[in-house]
Amino acid sequence: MKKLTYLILFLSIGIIQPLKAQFPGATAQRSSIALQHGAHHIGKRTDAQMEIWRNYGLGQFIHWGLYAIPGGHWQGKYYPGAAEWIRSWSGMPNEDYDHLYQQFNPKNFDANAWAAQAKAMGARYVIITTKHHDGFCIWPSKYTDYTIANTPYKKDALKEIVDAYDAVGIDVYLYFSIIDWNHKGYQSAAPKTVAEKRDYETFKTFTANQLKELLTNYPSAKGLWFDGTWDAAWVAQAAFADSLETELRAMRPGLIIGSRFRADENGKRHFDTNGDLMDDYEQGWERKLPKTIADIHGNDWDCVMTVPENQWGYHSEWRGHVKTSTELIEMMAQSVALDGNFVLNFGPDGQGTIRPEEAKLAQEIGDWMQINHEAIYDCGYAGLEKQDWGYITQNRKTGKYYLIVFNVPVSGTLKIKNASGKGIGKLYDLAHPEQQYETEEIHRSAEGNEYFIHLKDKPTQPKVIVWESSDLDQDSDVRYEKAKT
Ligand code: FHN
Repeated sequence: MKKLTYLILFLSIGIIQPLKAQFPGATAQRSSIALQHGAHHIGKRTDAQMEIWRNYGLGQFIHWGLYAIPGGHWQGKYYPGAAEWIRSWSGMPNEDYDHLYQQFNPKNFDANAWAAQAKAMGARYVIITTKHHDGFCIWPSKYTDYTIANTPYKKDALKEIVDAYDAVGIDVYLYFSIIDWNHKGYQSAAPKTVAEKRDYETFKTFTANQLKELLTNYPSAKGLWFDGTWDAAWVAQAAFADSLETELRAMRPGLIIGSRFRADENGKRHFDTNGDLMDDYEQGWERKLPKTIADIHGNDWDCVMTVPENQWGYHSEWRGHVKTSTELIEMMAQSVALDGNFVLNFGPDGQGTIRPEEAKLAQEIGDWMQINHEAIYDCGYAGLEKQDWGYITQNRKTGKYYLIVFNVPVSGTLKIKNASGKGIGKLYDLAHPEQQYETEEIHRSAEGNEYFIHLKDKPTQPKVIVWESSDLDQDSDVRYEKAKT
C-alpha cells in the first residue's frame, strides 16, 4: 500500500525529465512535467554564436516581396491594414495577386547599397523575408514555381542580399513564414478529413524541404526567424516540428532559432507547459517592449519594430504616427538596458528602393551610433535601479556603465544609485571624454548610495555618460564570466 502511495505521489508531482541539451552551459535536466516536445535546454545558451547574437544590440529587419508592388493599394483603393497582408484583405482578388510575380522586376534593387546603409546605421544583424505568408520565394526554390526565378528579374535576390551583407560583416538570419497561402496542401485549421490530412502531409514535406534547401544554399546564414506559426494545423505538429528542428540544427551547428517555431504537445507556444522558453530566445516582443527586467524572465529576446504603426511591407501611404529617430534610439536603449536586441524594420518598394523616410532614419540613427555605439554593442542589463532620465547599460566584458540620457530634469541633475560601499569612480562624456562630471552624494543606505550628477549643459539629443565605477578593475573578468552563465 505504502509503495502504491509513493508511486502515485511520484507520478503526480512529475518526474526528472531528461532534456535534449545541445549547448554548453544549458541545463540538461529538470524536475517537472514530462514533455516529449518541450524546451530543449533550460536557461541561456552560452556557446560562441549565441554570445555573438546576445551582443548585437541593433539589427535590421527587411520585409520585401510581391506585396511591395501594390504598396497597400489595389485599383485605386487604399487598404489601411498591413501592406504585406493585402492579398487577404476583403475585396482583393487573390488570382490577380498571385500573378503579380509576372511584374516583379525591381530595377533599383542594389543589395550592396542596402547593406552599406545598414552598416552605416550600425546594424550588426539582418533578418530578411525569404518567403512571407503569400508564399512567394525570393530565392529560386526547386520545390515550387512561385519563386523569383519565374519573374522577369529571374536572379536569386536572396543570394545577392546574403552576399552583400556578408561582405560588410552583418550576420544574416532568414525569415520564413510557415503560413503559405500559395501551397495547395496548406491549411490553417487542423485537418479533419482523410484528403485534408493527406494534403497537409505534402505541405509538411514541402516546408521541411524548403528549410533544408535554405540552409544548404545559404551556408553563411546564422539562424532562422520563423513566423506564421499560430495556425491550429501547425500547432498540432509538435512531434514533426521538433524532429525537423533537430535535423536543421544538425545541418548547421550553432544555428539560432527563436521561440516562434514550434509548439509542445499541449499546444503551448513560446513557453512550454512547464513555462520554459522554447528554443534560443524569446520572439514575443513584436512592436512592444518589456518595461522591467522581471518581464524577460532571464531569457534572451529581441524586439522587432516598425517605423509607422503596423506596416512591415512597403505601403506607399503611411498614415498615423511615424516614429522619429529619437524615439527609435530610445527603444534601442531600453532594449539593451533590459538585455535584448532591437531590430528596426525596412520595407523597400517594388523597385527595390528604400523609401526616403527610412533612409533618413537610418542616417540619423547611424550618426548617433557613430558616436555612441559603445553604449549599445556588447552591452546589457546593468543591475542598477532604473532612473527617469533614461537607461543604464553595462558592457558585459569591461563592466563600464553607460548612462543614456533622454530626459534631463529642470534641475539639471541626474540621480544614480550605486551599490552600498562602492566608490563612484569616474564619469565623463562618451563623445568628449575630457568633459568630466562632478557628483554629490545625497543619500547613503544599506541598499545603496544615491548621487546627483550635475550636468553643465542641457543636451539637444540623447547623450551618453560613461561611468567607470571605482570597483571595475578588480572584478571585470569575474563579471564577464558571470554574464556568460
Ligand atoms: O503577420 C506577420 C506580419 O506581417 C509581420 O511579418 C510580422 C513581423 O514580425 N510578423 C507577423 C505578425 O506577427
